[in-house]
Amino acid sequence: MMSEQTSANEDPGLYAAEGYCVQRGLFSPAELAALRRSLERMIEELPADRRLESLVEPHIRAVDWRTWLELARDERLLDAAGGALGSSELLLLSTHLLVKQPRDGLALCWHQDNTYWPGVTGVDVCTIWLAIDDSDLGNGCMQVIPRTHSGYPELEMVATEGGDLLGVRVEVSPGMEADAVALELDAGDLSIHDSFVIHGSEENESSRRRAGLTLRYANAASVKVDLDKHRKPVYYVRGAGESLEMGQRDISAAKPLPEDPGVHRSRRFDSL
Ligand SMILES: O=C(O)CCC(=O)C(=O)O
Repeated sequence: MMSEQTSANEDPGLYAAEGYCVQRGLFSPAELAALRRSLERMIEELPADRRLESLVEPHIRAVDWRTWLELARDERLLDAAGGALGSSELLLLSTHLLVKQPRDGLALCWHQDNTYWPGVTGVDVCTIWLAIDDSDLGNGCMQVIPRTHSGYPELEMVATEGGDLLGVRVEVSPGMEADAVALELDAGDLSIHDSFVIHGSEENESSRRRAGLTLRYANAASVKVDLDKHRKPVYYVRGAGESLEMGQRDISAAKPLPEDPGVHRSRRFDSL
């Protein structure tokens, strides 16, 4: 994976054309410290040899799932996702803490996200990647190949040589790879990317941890989710309810969070 060091797009108005956008300085050091404490408590509970790149659905599975669910409906994140999708109604589909430990974090080969969500139909889905730690080329930050979402191509996946997180990748020509942009973020910055844009990241060869939280949001008006196939709660996080569907959990407009976190609470990270 290579990256010409073109600076990353920070203009939300170019999100649709470029397929991604960076926003800086949204969360304060105190907020980040609280998130890191929650993450570190999670890690302490896990077996020492458990890999940390797949801490999936902390808003459902973490002991303090409320922290992560509240974060997922933070107005700053909803503004970023709603702006990118051009949507006043948003669904939260999933979250994932992706922690690359120093000198150990795995690479994620070039991929598109849309192929990873059974039961989700529609193209208006984006991912917010919130930097919990500083993230740069040295510790394996995310890289995107701009504009590769154009026309929503569903690219074929092939097996990798192994040693990476996903085990599959899409074919990328040297010309495409030369266009890659590194999304170097300070803790508290975020990037947003389209569900079809090609992206990935290298191993963490540095002595610094690289933790990020992904949050997948969909336009509730145009994306349909089959709950049986999705197999976890879908949260309606913003809107006046026009597109709210049966079975979705409405936590928009500061409504109380549910008493229980959802079907997977009993399956803690260590069982995955
Ligand atoms: O965290 C990374 O390195 C990659 C994340 C990713 O692939 C995603 O958010 O879809």
